[in-house]
Amino acid sequence: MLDAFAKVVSQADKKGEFLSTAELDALSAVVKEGSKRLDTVNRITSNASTIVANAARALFEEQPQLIAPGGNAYTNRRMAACLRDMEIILRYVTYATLAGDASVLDDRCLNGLRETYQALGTPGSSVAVGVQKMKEAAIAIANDPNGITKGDCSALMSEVASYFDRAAAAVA
Ligand code: PEB
Repeated sequence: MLDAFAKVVSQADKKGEFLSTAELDALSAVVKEGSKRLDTVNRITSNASTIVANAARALFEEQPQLIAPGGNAYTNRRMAACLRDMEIILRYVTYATLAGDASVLDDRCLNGLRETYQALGTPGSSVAVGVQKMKEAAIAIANDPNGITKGDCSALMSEVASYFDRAAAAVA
């Protein structure tokens, strides 16, 4: 589990080299833009249950077979497991966003997840659709210009989007 700083250090150390100017510049930007990152994590975290519930609703509207008798989210037990899974994935996306690095998401959440869903008979492609819906909702909330200092958050938003895409690709 690495963050943006530990990642660069570990890569440089593997080569036995000092940090390059480009690496230092990139990390300098991470520091300079740090408040945007913390605000993003804070906004997604404090809206997590709304993001999960709305994404799940939209998923079931698009794929009603999931909640029909015999479906993968039919019965309260499976519905609860499904909402819980989406919440776990969202939580790891917030960790990766804070760290500025995907390794915590990869190591603690996505590693083996596809195989888990295959073994359970849970359609990974449907989970991926749910994750994409969380992405849209999370970015809309994080990127809302109201009630916050205004600035360019486009790079950070594409970084956040990349963590959701990574999760979706890992299970699809
Ligand atoms: C992954 N999900 C489920 C299980 C596990 C995970 C390990 C089996 C054990 C259990 O039921 O609790 N756990 C989860 C995760 C981590 C972890 C991400 C990461 C650290 O530890 N059903 C649907 C939707 C989808 C869904 C497509 C979007 O119809 C999910 C939600 N996951 C789902 C369901 C189950 C499950 C388990 C329904 C229960 C499966 C079953 O018992 O049939």
